[in-house]
Amino acid sequence: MTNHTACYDGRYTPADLETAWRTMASGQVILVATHANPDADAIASVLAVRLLLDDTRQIVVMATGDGRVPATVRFLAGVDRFAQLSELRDQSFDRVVLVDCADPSRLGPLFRESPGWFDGSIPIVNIDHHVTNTCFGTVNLVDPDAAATTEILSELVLQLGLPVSPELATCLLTGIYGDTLGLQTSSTRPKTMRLAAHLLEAGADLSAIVTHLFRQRPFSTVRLWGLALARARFDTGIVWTEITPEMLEESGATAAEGEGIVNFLSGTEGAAIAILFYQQPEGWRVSLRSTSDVLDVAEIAARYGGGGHSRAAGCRLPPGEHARQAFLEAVARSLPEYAVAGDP
Ligand SMILES: [Mn+2]
Repeated sequence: MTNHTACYDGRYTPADLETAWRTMASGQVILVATHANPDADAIASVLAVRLLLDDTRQIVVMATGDGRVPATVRFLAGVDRFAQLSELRDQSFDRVVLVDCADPSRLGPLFRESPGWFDGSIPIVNIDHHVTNTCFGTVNLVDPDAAATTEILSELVLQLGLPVSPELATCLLTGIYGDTLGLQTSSTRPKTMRLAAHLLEAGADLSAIVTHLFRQRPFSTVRLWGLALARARFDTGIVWTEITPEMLEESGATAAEGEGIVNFLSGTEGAAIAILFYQQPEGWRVSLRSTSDVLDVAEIAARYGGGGHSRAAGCRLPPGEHARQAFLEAVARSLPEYAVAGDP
């Protein structure tokens, strides 16, 4: 059922906000889930939906596609209530809400174990801002111009006049801060800042968000970054490095702790594209960043079965040095005209 046709014209109307909310609120047993390898926006979106629904009247089950919850968002209230994948197996639901998830296959293990929850036989509310979203939902709140999925949720909450507790405001602002790196990315628009201002007024805990997302990190992260940055290479507009199992072992870090490295690399003067290769038994997981609107890395990732946003995307490659070299050469071929423009 998952086709890979993106729905670029899927921008929603005020009536869609109503329909989405009614669909969620009328469920009795609701699965709220997000993609595998979740980021702050993904987790915060799930938590925000749970806070919006009335758990005195509804059963709301929260899940990530691979059962993981990153350490950076453990400060959010309710984060310990995410289900383990093993707990989900025998459940049944009458509503599914997928957030920050371009298509159900992005759920990874959860999708493979329970494809029947995502085939349309249960009403699905699809809330997302990925340009590659396939509009797989019964109701689709998809806006590729939104800086974060919680930006869309913030709009839903404010447009429909739903109450915003400080707890909810903190979740919503966490997603916006996570995906915009603290209102710094080019995806940050005036509307993003207006919504963020509303959330601050509603009591969002900005200092907790900044501390946990950007300032504080375990020492294992510092060591991993040192190892990965020591191996950085830069040639013809492409800056890249890798995270290997040996580096994880030496630093004591998890792969998720390397997540920010590719953003850091993308600040290299003269770089058109930054790439981080995670070496895994099944192959390379590749994280891509473009440094300009001229170069669309979602398009490159899509050629390898991946997806994402024009400035930040990801895909997978088969194992081995040959596959990686072929990928680097293909990337180099897609940016000759850019590489000139990108020279400092
Ligand atoms: Mn997001």
